[in-house]
Amino acid sequence: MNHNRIVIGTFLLAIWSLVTQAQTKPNIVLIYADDLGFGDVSCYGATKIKTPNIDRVAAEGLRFTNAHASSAICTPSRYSLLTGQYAWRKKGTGIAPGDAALIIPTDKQTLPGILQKAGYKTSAIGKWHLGLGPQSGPDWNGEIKPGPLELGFTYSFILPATGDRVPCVYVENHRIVGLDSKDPIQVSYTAPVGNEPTGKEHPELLKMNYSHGHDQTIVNGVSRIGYMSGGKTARWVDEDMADVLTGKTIQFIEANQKSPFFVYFATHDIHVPRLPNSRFAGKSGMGPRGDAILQLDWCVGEVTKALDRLGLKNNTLLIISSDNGPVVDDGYVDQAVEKLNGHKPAGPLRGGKYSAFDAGTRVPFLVRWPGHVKAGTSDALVSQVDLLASFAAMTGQSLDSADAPDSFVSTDALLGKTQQGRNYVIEQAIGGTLSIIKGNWKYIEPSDGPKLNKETNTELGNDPQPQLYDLKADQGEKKNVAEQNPQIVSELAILLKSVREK
Ligand code: NG6
Ligand code: CA
Repeated sequence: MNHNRIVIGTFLLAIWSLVTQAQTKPNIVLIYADDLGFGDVSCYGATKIKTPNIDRVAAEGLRFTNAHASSAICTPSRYSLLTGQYAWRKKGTGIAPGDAALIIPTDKQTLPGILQKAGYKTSAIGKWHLGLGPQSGPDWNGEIKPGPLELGFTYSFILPATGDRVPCVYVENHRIVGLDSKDPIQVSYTAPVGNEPTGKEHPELLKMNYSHGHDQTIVNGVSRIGYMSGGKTARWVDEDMADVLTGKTIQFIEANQKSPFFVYFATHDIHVPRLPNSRFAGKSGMGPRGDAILQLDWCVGEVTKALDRLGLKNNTLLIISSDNGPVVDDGYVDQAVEKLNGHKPAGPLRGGKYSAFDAGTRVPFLVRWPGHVKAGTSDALVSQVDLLASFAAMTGQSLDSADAPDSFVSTDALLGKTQQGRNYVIEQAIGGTLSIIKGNWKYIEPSDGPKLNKETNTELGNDPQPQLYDLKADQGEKKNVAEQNPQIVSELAILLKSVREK
């Protein structure tokens, strides 16, 4: 009898430890959209476009209204997300050319590295844009490393940079997919290579014209930033990209459903060039930008369906966010401006991608984990830079003091246990202008940078004078109240300085 009790007790204990393990080590799927604005999806107030799959995640999870990417452009946001360190602390973390060397040091703790240490299988699928290879640059025809695998990802299937930058090929782990060794690939960001036509010289060959930049090698009827030649069998087809990346994501989930897994699914949508699959082309009535939003929503739907089908929904922490705010004309003639039809990509916010105004970094941010995160809305101030320390805490991993210096444990806010978020958040605009939000206040440091990005028609938020906005009374940052509140300006400037000099 006693013996039986002990056996049953041990058995129950084992079950319990499995249960608690499952609770503290949920699978994590981070769907990181590109250039998706605060107002671009219907659960954040868009009325001209419907995003039912993203909305469902919002309805079943927590929708944050005050969540921030670290930067208003891609590379520094991703750098901060994966390292827990503000990108502005490190030189060379601006928009990376497609042949840049890997910009994340391989000897520092990373977000996937921490999860790998906790027993996760980790993958990076989609846009990379953080450089690849040694200082001399990537060896496109050989082994491309260091890269994601050297940073803690178990598996990677990536676009080396962006959809609008060469080389237009997928890299799986250390190799370009489908590369024929008899047709080696060459890449240059300084001078033409080979004799492939460029958009500048042969606009008649383009299926979508460029509006600014993007006039170099033509791939799949679209001219890109940078020159490439060769690698013909390896080139991607833009219209299939969402299918390919979503397919790889689901394959990874299926293959790793038994162990905890982490997927960093960095979609190409809704970045330029916007060439959605024919299933979505023309469907939004807003031109390719709107169609790309529908395609992004489809990607989310496919991933959530896969989680349902595999019985993983309740044991998966699903996060959806964006690397920076919205841009309408980002360099191609794709009717994005003409067909907006009253849609407001930034919702009530001012500025957009590139900007120090809030639309640059305040982005959609959804967290779903049934049974653990109560559905609703949270106004807590949160930052993507905190995901690293928060995931470390959640999975019982410790960080050295030199690791992830800017990442704070925000688990309670992220999981909706409190509406009390970060004490402050720092935002970085293109050109390096920093802003700080604390409570209702937002301070933008003085800057001599341009006020307007003329090409994209974005207000950049630069001003030689200090700017202070009361975000509660003036979410659209229309009225600079710095002169009326010198004390607050000085406090925020000092706080910003102290973080900068930390
Ligand atoms: C800019 C590109 C823009 C986009 C951006 C990076 C030009 C004129 N503009 O330099 O199209 O590629 O870089 O976007 O080339 S991001 O989302 O990856 O930061
Ligand atoms: Ca981006």
